[in-house]
Amino acid sequence: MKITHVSNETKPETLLTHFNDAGAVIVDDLMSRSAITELRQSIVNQARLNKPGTAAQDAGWQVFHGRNTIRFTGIGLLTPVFFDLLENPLMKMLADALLDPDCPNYWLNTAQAMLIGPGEPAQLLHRDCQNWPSLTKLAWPNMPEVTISMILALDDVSEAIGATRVIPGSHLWQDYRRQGNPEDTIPAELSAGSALLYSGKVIHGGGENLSEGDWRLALHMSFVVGWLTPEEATCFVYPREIVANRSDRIKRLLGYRSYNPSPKSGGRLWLQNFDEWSI
Ligand SMILES: O=C(O)CCC(=O)C(=O)O
Ligand SMILES: [Fe+2]
Repeated sequence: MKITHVSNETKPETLLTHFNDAGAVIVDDLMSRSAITELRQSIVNQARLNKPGTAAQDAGWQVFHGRNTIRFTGIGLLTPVFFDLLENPLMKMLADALLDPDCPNYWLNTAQAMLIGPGEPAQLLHRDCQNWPSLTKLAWPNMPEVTISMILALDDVSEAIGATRVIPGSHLWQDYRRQGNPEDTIPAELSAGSALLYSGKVIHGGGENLSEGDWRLALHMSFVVGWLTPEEATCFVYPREIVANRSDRIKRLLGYRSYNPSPKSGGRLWLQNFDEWSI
């Protein structure tokens, strides 16, 4: 099984069909050249101030994040292009269709630079839905899609410098404990500005960077349903002043809206003194 490429003008049905079949799809030229140049420059400038290796203290997370990989969040504090990415129509279409379509109140889960350095081994294969292990254990194999992710290439990303490895079709495996083998993976090679969009249920991991001096420059962005806790507390990263004049969608994604399950019944979440947020 392979990962299909579609253009940035693809029809929603086509995008969804490929995404559902393989658990992943590649959108060529998801971002314009000028936007990608700006994003790349802002991220590279910030990366120069960071040391490789994660800020996480835990040894397991240090391995998972990579000892020669630079990761950081707060991309919207570096460039406004980040807010355009939040509004990307294809990612919106997928998220609206898959993340609780009856009431698409989803959050930004995390958005982070993922710069894989030379010599970094392949990341442990995993499913992003394992961020919520209790739910995965309870609900697999009939688990709804709770998170979807994007890896956006800031430069051309080849297999040799650590393209994300994916096992297409693994989102449909009967047993979530089956983790797959590196030999079953294929690399999602991307040209600058193109993006891999993938299911929270599909097995994947950052690839090994076999080069001697080239960095794999990419940005990860993921969304999660509004009734789960996101990976990053984004409303503390993006203060009120930065969010106040943005669209309703951006306010919601960044945690400045409450979760309202209507038209289903049930309680509202993330309230302020029993009422929904409004800024
Ligand atoms: O860096 C990559 O290509 C993927 C990273 C990833 O899947 C993760 O950290 O969850
Ligand atoms: Fe992942």
